Amino acid sequence: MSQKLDPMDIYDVRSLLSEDEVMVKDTVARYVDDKVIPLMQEAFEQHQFPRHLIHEVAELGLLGSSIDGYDCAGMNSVSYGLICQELERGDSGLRSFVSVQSSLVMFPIHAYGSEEQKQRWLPAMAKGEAIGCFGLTEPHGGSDPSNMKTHARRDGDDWILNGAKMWITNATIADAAIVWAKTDEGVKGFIVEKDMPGFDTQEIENKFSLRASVTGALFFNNVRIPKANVLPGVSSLKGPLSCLTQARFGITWGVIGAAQACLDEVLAYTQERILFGKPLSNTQTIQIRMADMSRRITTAQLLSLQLGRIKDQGRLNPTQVSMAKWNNCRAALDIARDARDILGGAGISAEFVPIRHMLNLESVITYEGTETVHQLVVGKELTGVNAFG
Ligand code: TGC
Ligand code: FAD
Repeated sequence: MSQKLDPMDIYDVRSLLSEDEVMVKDTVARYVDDKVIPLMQEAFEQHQFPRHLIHEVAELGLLGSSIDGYDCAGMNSVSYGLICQELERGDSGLRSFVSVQSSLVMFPIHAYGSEEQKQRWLPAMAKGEAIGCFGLTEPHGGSDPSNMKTHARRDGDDWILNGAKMWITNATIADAAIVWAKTDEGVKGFIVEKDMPGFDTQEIENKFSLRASVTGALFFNNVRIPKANVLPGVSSLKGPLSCLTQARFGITWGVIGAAQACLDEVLAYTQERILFGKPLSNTQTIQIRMADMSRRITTAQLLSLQLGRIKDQGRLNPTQVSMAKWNNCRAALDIARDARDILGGAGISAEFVPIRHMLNLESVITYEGTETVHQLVVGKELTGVNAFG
């Protein structure tokens, strides 16, 4: 007799996890069910990031979870992925917060920062007492960061920073921004603190996507940055791009959670919805559509798990992350859009999760490299030809 399958885990990926990984997944899943899902619909409607969650995710050790030492949890990459998956099952906004803090702010400080910078920022960021943001994208075009205009010049021991960054998660709530700028010595990372004269931020309002997340712009007008706030370990575009690899890895997992939430919703709804004398779930086309969601979720789960294992073995190639970011975001967005449709008119109501996930995923497929960027990264790997230009 074959056992009944878990509709959210048809290939029993759970059995491929270690005991520690299962514990991380279950702990975060419980937290999301109890504390996150109940408030996300309203947070989305109110266009508010629920800031009290920062303290809660910090308490659970979810900030900078892959870092060893500095009051961080030192978990492996698969655990980080599972954290992202469970958080995004709640809402992409909360996963975004954790991605940015962990992969885009704490990671570069840990990988490229001085010991003083690590001591100063990492424990505070792990506790959620200091919040970070990551400024790479500029108003004139985010896909091509090599064309950045933001620049810094030396002035004695200090640096003078000028320019602007756009579409920055956590912009107006951050205590410190990791800002990437061109210099005569290559692309450098600067830790810009919120009270530094000449540094300003502005929230981007009226978004239709990631409404439960803070997004904004950063402006630098002759900001004087002391040498102590320059990341000493990197002087090229490889610095910010290596941070993106970390965050994109988490996103490949995160979007699985959003897709699972959508499938879960339609599985329940279609059993209750009686049309033409029978439950909607009993019709062939609806079953095919839900089976297709399940197939795509299963594929995404296996892709991300293998990616995590490769990453934990230290042999990750960024192209592998691009393929999974492309595949999994596309799958999740298609699933959310189709789930919205299966709900009919109810699908446009905030009472049901698919439309919120669908709207969020429009950002997720765009940020951290658009779908086209990741397709072209894979194309370059296959052909050896850079087709971006
Ligand atoms: P290219 O010549 O290919 O590379 C320059 C140097 O960087 C290395 N490199 C990477 N290293 C680590 N990870 C990666 N993913 C890397 N990609 C490239 C590369 O080996 C090279 O090293 P070296 O030693 O030879 O100098 O650079 P390119 O200018 O041709 O750019 C290639 C391209 C288009 C793939 C890149 O520019 C790109 O990824 N564009 C997309 C930009 C993007 O994703 N921005 C995201 C901004 S942050 C964000 O969206 C946060 S949202 C977070 C949230 O809220 O969750
Ligand atoms: P563009 O680069 O102008 O691209 C426009 C279109 O052109 C896209 O469809 C793209 O795929 C396509 N395109 C680009 N190049 C090519 C080509 N060679 N061939 C064919 N088509 C091409 N950035 C940060 O630095 N930090 C953050 O914290 C951050 N948070 C974000 C949060 C949200 C909610 C959003 C929406 C964005 C965020 N971003 C952040 C910015 C994000 O990374 C960029 O939006 C993204 O990289 C795309 O850049 P762009 O918006 O300027 O689009």
